[in-house]
Amino acid sequence: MLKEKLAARGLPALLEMNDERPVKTPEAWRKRRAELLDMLGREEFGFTPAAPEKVTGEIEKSQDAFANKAVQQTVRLSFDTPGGPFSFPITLVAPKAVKPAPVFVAVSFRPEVPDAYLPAEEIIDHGFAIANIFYKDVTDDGPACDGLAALYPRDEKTGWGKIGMWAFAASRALDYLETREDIDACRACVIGHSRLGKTALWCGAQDERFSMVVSNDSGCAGAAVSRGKAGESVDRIAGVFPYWFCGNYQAWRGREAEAPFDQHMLLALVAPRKLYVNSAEEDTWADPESEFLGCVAASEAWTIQRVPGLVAPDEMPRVGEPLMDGGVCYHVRAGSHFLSRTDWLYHMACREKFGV
Ligand code: GTR
Repeated sequence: MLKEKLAARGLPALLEMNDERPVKTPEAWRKRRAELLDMLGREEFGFTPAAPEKVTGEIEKSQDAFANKAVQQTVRLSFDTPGGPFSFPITLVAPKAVKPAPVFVAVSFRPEVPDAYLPAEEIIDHGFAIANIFYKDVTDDGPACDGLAALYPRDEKTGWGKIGMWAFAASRALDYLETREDIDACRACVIGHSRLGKTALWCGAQDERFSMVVSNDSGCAGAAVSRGKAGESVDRIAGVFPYWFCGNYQAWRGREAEAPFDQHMLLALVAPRKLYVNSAEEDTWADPESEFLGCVAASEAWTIQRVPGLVAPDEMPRVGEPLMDGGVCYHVRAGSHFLSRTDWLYHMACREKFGV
C-alpha cells in the first residue's frame, strides 16, 4: 500500500547517481550524498560558507535553575567572518545529575527558556542539556540583510538563504559545545519546529557531527515531499518567503514535478544517523501524509548503509503510535501545528532507547 502511494508521487531516484549509475554500496552512497548536498545547496537552500576556524564562548550569566537541578547560562558565541567578527547568545541549561549530558540544540522562535515549545525542566529531568538559539539573534526572519547575512558575500542565485544561516548558527553552537566538559557533544540532537524544522533538517543534513535530527511539523521544503503535496506548495512558499532560500529555488515554483530533487533527498542526508520526523494531525498545511512518505522514500539511504530505515507496518501510523525502531522515526500527534510536550516526550524516549 505504501509502495503504491509512494510510486504515485513519482519522486526522483535516491539511489541513482546524476549520470544514472545505480548506487549499490555504502561507498557509492558517500558519492551520491555529495551530489545531493550539492544539488540541494544549489537549487533550494543555497550553499553554506566554510565554517570559521574557531568559535569562542563567553559566559555572560550563570545561575542555578529548576530547583537547583540544573545550571542555566547565557553564553555569547563569537567567531570571525569575511565581513568581521560576529556574535550571538545561546541559553545553555545543563543538568547537574548527568555529566557529560547529551544535548538538544534547539533553533527556536523565542529566546525564553523555558517556553511553550521548550519544556526545559522536563528535558533536564530526563538527563538532557539544552542549547537554545533564538533564530532572530542570527539574522532577521525577513528580507533584511542583517546579522550574519551582512557578513558573507552572497551569490544571487546560489547564495544561502535565511534557513541556511540559522542552520549554520546551530553548527557553531555545536563547535562551542564540543569544548564543554559538561556536555556530551557526540550525542547532540538538532531540533526545530516548522520553518525551524526545515532549518534543523538542513543543518543535520550538512553537519554529520549531529547524532540525531528532529523535524517537528516542518512541512513544505522540510520533511514533506513536494510532488503531490497538499497544503503549502513550492510556488506559495517560494513566493511568500523567498529569503528563506537561494535565488534558484524560484525556478521550481509550480514545477516541483520537473525538479531533479525532492525532500526525501534532504531526509536521506541524515543517514545513517537517527532521523526523527513528526507531524500533527490537524496540520494540513504541512501535510502529515507527505511528511510520512518522505520518511518512507528516504529509508533507502539507511538500508544501503546496512541500517534499518523506517520500521513500519504497511500503512500510515495512527495518532499516538510512534515508530522508533529504525534509523528513521516518525509519529503523528493529535492537535495542531505546535512543538508540544507530547512531541518532546517521544523524542526523548527515542534518544533514551538508542543512546543517541
Ligand atoms: C508558515 C509557512 C510554513 C511554516 C510556518 C512556520 O507560514 O508557510 O512553511 O514554516 O510558517 O514556520 O510556522
